[in-house]
Amino acid sequence: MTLDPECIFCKIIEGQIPAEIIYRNENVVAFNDLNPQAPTHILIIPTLHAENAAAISAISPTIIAAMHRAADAIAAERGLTGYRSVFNTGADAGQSVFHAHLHLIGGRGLAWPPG
Ligand code: DGP
Repeated sequence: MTLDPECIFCKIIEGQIPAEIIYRNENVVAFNDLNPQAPTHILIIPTLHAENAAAISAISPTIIAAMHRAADAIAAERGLTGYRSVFNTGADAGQSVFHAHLHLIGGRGLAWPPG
């Protein structure tokens, strides 16, 4: 499946619902998280619909790599000296939107382990 008409992130890709787009290319779209947990909290999503990172990895390792490259480029552009990249996979891990997305989180000190 390319895009899912019921998926909110697919609607952001299509411009059907608004988002603060930071970056886009043929493989990824990056936009500010609606509920930021840090000064920088950006979601980087593939431009095709897959429910989680494992699924997108199976479809296209190229796209997973593109997501990480976009995260690193955005972090560098913002001068972040460190950042966290997170994929929540499954409801038990806190995934609430079932379109793969990488959380790019930074701009403050980040504790470990996460909650
Ligand atoms: P997760 O819990 O890992 O599935 O993260 C989903 C994130 O998506 C959560 O941090 C809030 C964000 N989010 C949900 N709906 C929207 C939306 O419509 N617009 C934006 N910009 N972010 C959203």
